[in-house]
Amino acid sequence: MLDQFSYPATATNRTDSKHNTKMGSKAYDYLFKLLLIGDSGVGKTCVLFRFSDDAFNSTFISTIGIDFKIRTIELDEKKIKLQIWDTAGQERFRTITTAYYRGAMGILLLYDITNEKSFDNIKTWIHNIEQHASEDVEKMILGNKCDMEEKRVISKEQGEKLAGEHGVSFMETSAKANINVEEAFTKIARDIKRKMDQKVVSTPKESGGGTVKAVGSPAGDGAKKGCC
Ligand SMILES: Nc1nc2c(ncn2[C@@H]2O[C@H](COP(=O)(O)OP(=O)(O)OP(=O)(O)O)[C@@H](O)[C@H]2O)c(=O)[nH]1
Ligand SMILES: [Mg+2]
Repeated sequence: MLDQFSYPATATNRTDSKHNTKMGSKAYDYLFKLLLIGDSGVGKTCVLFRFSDDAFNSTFISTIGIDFKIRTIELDEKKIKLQIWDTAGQERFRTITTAYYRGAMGILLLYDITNEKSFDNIKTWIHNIEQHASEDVEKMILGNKCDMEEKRVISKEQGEKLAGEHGVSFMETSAKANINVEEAFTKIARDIKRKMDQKVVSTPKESGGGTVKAVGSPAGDGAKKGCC
């Protein structure tokens, strides 16, 4: 199968120029590939736009196929480059979007707290992940549009319960009011980093080693390939 995350070659040039360091110096320590999934209209693109550009657009322009943004954050004095893929929620794009699951290290599943169907469908999205993503992919459920309290049909407790049943973390977010967006991306990045740092291999002393190498630490060659 194609490494869906290894193209296009221009991926790193598009939105992260301000995050790059001087020529020649390392621009990042880790590259994490994230995916946003969920029904059409739940706010995936807006959540990503809030995170990448700190902006919000109230006009609904449904995503065609797949798109991505890049932002580099800092965690524990390490630069974490987040390559975030925004999928179309519409059914007609399902074949193309599921092809991107395999390379994802973290998947954010979104529903809309004012839309019961989008919440019910989280189970289907989780099933899709089980079928198409890596087994150890980090998952997080986000109940978006939490600024619309008057139109809420899914309580925060329902969201927490669903996430608990699937053993994944949970937050309510608002792309519009800028609630928990930064926190959600930071949390999933931290969880992926923790998991990656735990996969530490100690080179045996006999080989004259003693250095410790994080498996899959993607700032080197691994950055060009898919994860996990
Ligand atoms: N009130 C409110 N509206 C939001 C929020 N996030 C998104 N919206 C609105 O919801 C609509 C859909 O948002 P999108 O981000 O385009 O939805 P999407 O999930 O990317 O949809 P697809 O690309 O079709 O899968 C738009 O009109 C947004 O302005 C939010 O946090 N609060
Ligand atoms: Mg979209």
